[in-house]
Amino acid sequence: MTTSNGVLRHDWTLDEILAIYRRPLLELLHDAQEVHRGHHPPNAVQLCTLLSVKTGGCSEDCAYCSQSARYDTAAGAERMMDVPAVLTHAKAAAEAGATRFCMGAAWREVKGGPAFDRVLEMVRGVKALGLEACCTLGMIDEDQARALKEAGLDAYNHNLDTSRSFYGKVITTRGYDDRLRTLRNVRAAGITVCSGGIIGMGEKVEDRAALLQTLASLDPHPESVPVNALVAVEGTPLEKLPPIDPLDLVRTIATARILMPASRVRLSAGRTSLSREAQLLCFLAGANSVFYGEKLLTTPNPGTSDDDRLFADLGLQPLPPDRHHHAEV
Ligand code: SAM
Ligand code: DTB
Ligand code: SF4
Repeated sequence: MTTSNGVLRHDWTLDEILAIYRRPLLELLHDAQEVHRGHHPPNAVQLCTLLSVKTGGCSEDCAYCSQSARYDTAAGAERMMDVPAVLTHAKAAAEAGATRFCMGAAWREVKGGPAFDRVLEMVRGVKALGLEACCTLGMIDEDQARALKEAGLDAYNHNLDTSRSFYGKVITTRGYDDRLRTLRNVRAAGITVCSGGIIGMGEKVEDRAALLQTLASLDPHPESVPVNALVAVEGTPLEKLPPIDPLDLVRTIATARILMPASRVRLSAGRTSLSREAQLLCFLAGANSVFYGEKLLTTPNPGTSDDDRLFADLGLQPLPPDRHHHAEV
C-alpha cells in the first residue's frame, strides 16, 4: 500500500500493480477501503457536471470518440456555445448540487484567439457562480495554462487513456509524450491535474496496470483520476466492442485507489450500463466522485433523480457547495 509512514509512492512496479489488481477481490476491496478511509471521508461523493461547449468536428482519430470528424456518428459538428448559454447550464448544475463544472471542447489543441478568450470568459463566469471550474480542451502550452490559471481554472482534464504501448492502437494523430507534456504544463501553471483513462477498448490487464503506473509516477499524483468504461459509440471503430465486466472496473478503481491514496478517483463514463450494486462496489473500491447530470459530453449519463436516490440509499453525501466565496447560487 503506501509506505508504512504514509508517504505517497511514485515508484510502483508493474509487477506490484498486477499483484494488487489480481488479488482475491474481497481482499482487494478490503485494502482499497482501508486506504480510502485513511485519506478520505468514507461517505462523501464529489458531483461534477460536464458540458460540451464545442462539440464534434475534431481532427483527431481517437477510436472511441463520437466527436472525431473521421467517423460518422450521431454527434455532428456544432458551433461553439456562447458564454451566457454555458453559464445557464453552470447555474443549473450548481442548483442541482454539483460543485465542479467541467467544460469540454472537441479540439486537438487550444489555439489562441477569440475561441480561447471565450473559454477564459466561461471560466471566470463559472467561478463567479461559486463552482470549481475544470476544462478539457486538448493539448495546451505553458502560456495557455497560465492564462487559464489566471482566469481562475481549478482543474484541467487530459487523460492518458491507456498504456503507452496500447495507445497507438487507439490514437495515431498524437502521441503519449504530447499528453504528458500537456500535463506538465498544467502542473507548472498551478492548476490541479485530472487524468485517467478508459477501460474496455480491447486492452489487456497489463495495459491497465501500465496506465495506472504512469499516472502514479506523476509527482504529485493527479488530484483527480477519472476511470471511464468505454461507451461504445455507433460509427466509431470501437462500436462493436463488448461491454466490460463491471468487476474489471471495480478492480481498476481499487488499484487506482491503492496506488494514489490521496487522489479523487472518479467513476466516470459508463455508469448507465452499471447496476446500482455494481456502482456500490465501485464506491467500496474507493471511487469518491462521479459525473452528475443527464449527459456526459455527447452520450447519456444516469438521470439526476436516479442518482439522488442511489446516493440516498447508499448514504453517500454529495460535497457541500462552496458558499464561502459567492452567495449568488
Ligand atoms: N478533446 C479533448 C481531449 O481529447 O483531450 C477533450 C475531450 S475528450 C472527449 C475527453 C476524454 O473523454 C477522452 O480523453 C477520453 O478519455 C474520454 N472519452 C471520450 N469518449 C469516450 C467514450 N466513448 N467512452 C469513454 N470515455 C470517453
Ligand atoms: C473523462 O475522463 N470523461 C469525461 C470527461 N473526462 C471529459 C468524458 C466522457 C465522455 C464520454 C463519451 C461522450 O459523452 O461523448
Ligand atoms: Fe478529438 Fe478529444 Fe475526441 Fe480525440 S477525444 S477525437 S481529441 S474530442
